This record gives sequence, structure tokens and C-alpha cells, in this order.
Amino acid sequence: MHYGFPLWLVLTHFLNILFLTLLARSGVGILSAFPKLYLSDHCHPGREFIRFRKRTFSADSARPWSSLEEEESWSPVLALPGRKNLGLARHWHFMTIQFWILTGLAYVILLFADDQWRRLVPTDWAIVPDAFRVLATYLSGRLAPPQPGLPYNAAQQLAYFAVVFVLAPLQILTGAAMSPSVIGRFPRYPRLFGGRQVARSLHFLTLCALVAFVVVHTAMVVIHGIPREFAAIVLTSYGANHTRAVVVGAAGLLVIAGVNVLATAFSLRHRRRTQRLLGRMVDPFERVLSRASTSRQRFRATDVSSYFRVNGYPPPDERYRQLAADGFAEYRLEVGGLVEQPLRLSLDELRGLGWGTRTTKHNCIQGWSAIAEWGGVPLAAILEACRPLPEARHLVFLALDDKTVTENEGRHGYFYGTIPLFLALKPQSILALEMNGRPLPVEHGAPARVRTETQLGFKMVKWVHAIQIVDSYAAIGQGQGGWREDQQFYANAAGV
Ligand SMILES: Nc1nc2c(c(=O)[nH]1)N[C@H]1C(S)=C(S)[C@@H](COP(=O)(O)O)O[C@H]1N2
Ligand SMILES: [Mo]
Repeated sequence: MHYGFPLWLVLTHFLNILFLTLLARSGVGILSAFPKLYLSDHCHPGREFIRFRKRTFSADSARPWSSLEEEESWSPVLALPGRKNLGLARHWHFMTIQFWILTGLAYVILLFADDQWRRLVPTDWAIVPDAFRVLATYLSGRLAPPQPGLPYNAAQQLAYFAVVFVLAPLQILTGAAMSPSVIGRFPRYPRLFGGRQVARSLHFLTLCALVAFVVVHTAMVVIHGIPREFAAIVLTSYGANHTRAVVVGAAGLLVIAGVNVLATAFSLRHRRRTQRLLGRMVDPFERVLSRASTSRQRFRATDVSSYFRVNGYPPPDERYRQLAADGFAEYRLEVGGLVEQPLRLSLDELRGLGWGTRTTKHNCIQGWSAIAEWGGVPLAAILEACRPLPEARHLVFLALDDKTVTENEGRHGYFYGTIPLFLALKPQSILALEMNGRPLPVEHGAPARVRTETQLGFKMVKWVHAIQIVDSYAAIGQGQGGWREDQQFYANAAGV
């Protein structure tokens, strides 16, 4: 058996490095939105085990704060695209992941089709002590020879095996354990890793391991004899022309750097276009996942988080203060648009439509989670009462908080959000009026907020005063289907 470097191996290596750089940099961009790692899904402030910044926030800080303030602006050199562009970083991550998985599948299939798997997959436990012997050899300053009949020594083989068959799958599995649609449908799945936040931490630590592998691996190729090894991996043969190999290899690395620079510069300059272009590849996937998953979460009372972060400042105006002071006696929810029966409901009338409570995990797009019991009116019951017309497609939730006033980030307008009809009809989609058995606290959306348990938190509009049923949201706001979609370039579908 000859273990050379066939062309497919060279190509998949190249694509793998390209996609890994995009994944790592966009991953860092995502991390910057909540640059701390937890071991518990309650994400209690101060209990993170790794924090990538100095500033701290605490649950008992005197002034109100919002989790968006925990977002950091990291350099575009490190992050793709960097500078507080969580939505676009996610778009790059989820676009690239599809191609990375395809490359990985092609690689593994070819590996087995070609009998090349024997170079990676150990067939004897003796590989473990052998690998230690190899390490000892390296540490004593000598090069370790390959195993008989194989191109690699035991340590190399073990490392390559671990990367392909352990770290890469782990990265995919821990990634999935963060998706609100996946864990809404399979609430026990993240427990495989010790919870969603442990999965998130592992996802980051595995990235570190992969980066460490690439560094050591490249160093080894160099130590083992550039340009001979280099010629083999770039031009498929140990006998290839060395100069040509170095030129082709350098060109390949330049292409990878170039793609990264272009992707970053384009994303920073054309945020809406990046959101739209990448959205074409990412949104359908998220929409299918959201449609297919129905939340089956039923946490227990003892699972409820003692601390639940807030995102978004309450409406500061006098009208809202007055409403709250009167216990929302004057509050009316307006339901209109493409309906047979427009509604105008007091809180009591709303309650009369139906009631349900369930205890679920909230997953903010930034990365934190928390568990609470939510009680409220099924959105399906509201729809039944207003009877949407056949052309109805989306629910628009209009909120009372004017971001021009409550946030000072150069963004503006009243918060709003949309969800497709099919999400509203899921059994765990409710207009919540209670949290943990009490009327909603002001900061969590009093008197009424959306809960739809397979989606990210930003879809769950707080301080709702009206629901509009529409056939399209193109003419609302900036047309992206929500305030955060419009102003922060988040994806409209939010199942991952
Ligand atoms: N009206 C309004 N609703 C909103 C927001 C907001 O800023 N304004 N923030 C959203 C985001 S990003 C999240 S994560 C959740 C947070 O809900 P909580 O504050 O109850 O934790 O509310 C969502 N609903
Ligand atoms: Mo959020």
C-alpha cells in the first residue's frame, strides 16, 4: 500500500484551512458579544470561569443594565467582521459551517474509499505507549521515524485521528447543543455535555485545541524537512519541484488571507448587503429547523434561575409609568391587520382566551441563558379569536420602548419583532403575562411579552401593545422583520 498525497487530500486540506480560519474568526466575533464562559446554564453574573475583559457587571449594581452592554468591540484583525457585528459574525459562521461539513464529509468518504484511512485510524492499542515514546524522542531533540509501513509516527497518527474523528465531530455536536430549536425539541441533549453553557465552553476550548494542532502540525511539517514534506502536501509528491511547491503553497496561503481580508472589509462596509447575501444561504436552513422543531421543554420548579439577565431598557415615558402605576388596568392589547375580527383586549379579557404555564430555557443570541416559568395566553388562542385572513403570513409585535431614548448607540425607533404564523401556532408560543408565578416585572416586559421557545431571545418582544397580522413585513421599519434585524443586522430566522 502506498500512502502518498492524492490530489483530493491536498484540496480538502486547503479548503479545510480556509474554512477553519473563517469559522475561528467569526466564532471569535460571536464570542465578543458575550465574552465570558460559564459552566452553568444560569449564567449568574460573577460566576463565569473565564472572562475575556476587565469590566464586570453585577446583579446588584445600582443602575439598571442590559446584557447588550456586556458586548465588546473586538478588532477586525481577530474577529470576522469584528466591531460589535454579532449578526454578521453569525452569518459567516453558519454559512461557512455548511461548507466545512461538506468538505469534512468528502474527506472522510475519500479516506475510506481510497484505503487511506489506515494512515489515520489506529488498529492497535500499542499506539498509545508508542506515541509517548515518540514524544520523548522529540523532547530529547531528535526526530521520530514513522511507524513501519506508514507515513506517520505514532504521535502524529494519534493526533490526526483525534482531530478528524474526535475534535471535529465534537465541534459540530457542541455547536448544535447551543441551538434553541435543537435543545427546545431535545431538552436533554445538552446534558450530554453537562449543559448548554458547558457545550459553549467546550466549543471554544476545542477551537483552541484545533488552533494549537494547526500550529504544531505546521511546525512539524517544517521541522521534518521543508521543502520535502511541503512539496508532498502541496504538489502531491515527495519528488515534486521544491521551488514550485513553495510558490504554490505560498499562493494558497495568500488566497486564504485574501478571502479573510475581503470578507472582513466587505462585511464592515456593506452590512445590509452582507446580511442579505449570506442570509440567502443561512436563513432557509434556520427556517426549516424552526419549522421542524416544537419545544418539549418541561423544566422543574427547582431548575428556575435565581438571576435572569435583562436585555433592553423599559419604556421610560410618562404614559408607561402611569400604566404600570395603575397595575396596567388601562392597558389594552390591539390586534389588527389581516383579520376578520380586530380585537382590543384588557388583561382580564386576554386571560379569558386561555392560559398555559411552562418552565423553559431562554437563549439570548449573545450567548447567555436562564430558566424561568412563564404563564400566559397561547398565541394560537389569540389567533383563533381574531381569525386571520387566508393571506396572513406573519405576526408583528409592536412594543412600547423607543430605542432612540433608551439606548444611545446611534440606533433608533420603537422596538418591534415579527414571527411567522407557523411559530405562533406552536403549543409553547404564548403572550406571557406572568414570570415565575407573578405578574411580569417591568424589566422583563410588563404587562405582556412574547415567548416562543425554539427561538433566540430577541424574537420575544417585551412591552407588547399591539399585534398586527400581515402578509409581508417588507414595508415595516427597514423591512428586515424586526428592530434587531433592521438595526443590528441579525438574521430574521432565529433557530440556531
Ligand atoms: N421591546 C423589547 N423586547 C425585547 C428586547 C428589547 O430590547 N425591547 N430585547 C430582546 C432580547 S435581545 C432578549 S435576549 C430578550 C430578553 O428578555 P429579558 O429581558 O426578559 O431577559 O428580550 C427581547 N425582547
Ligand atoms: Mo438577546
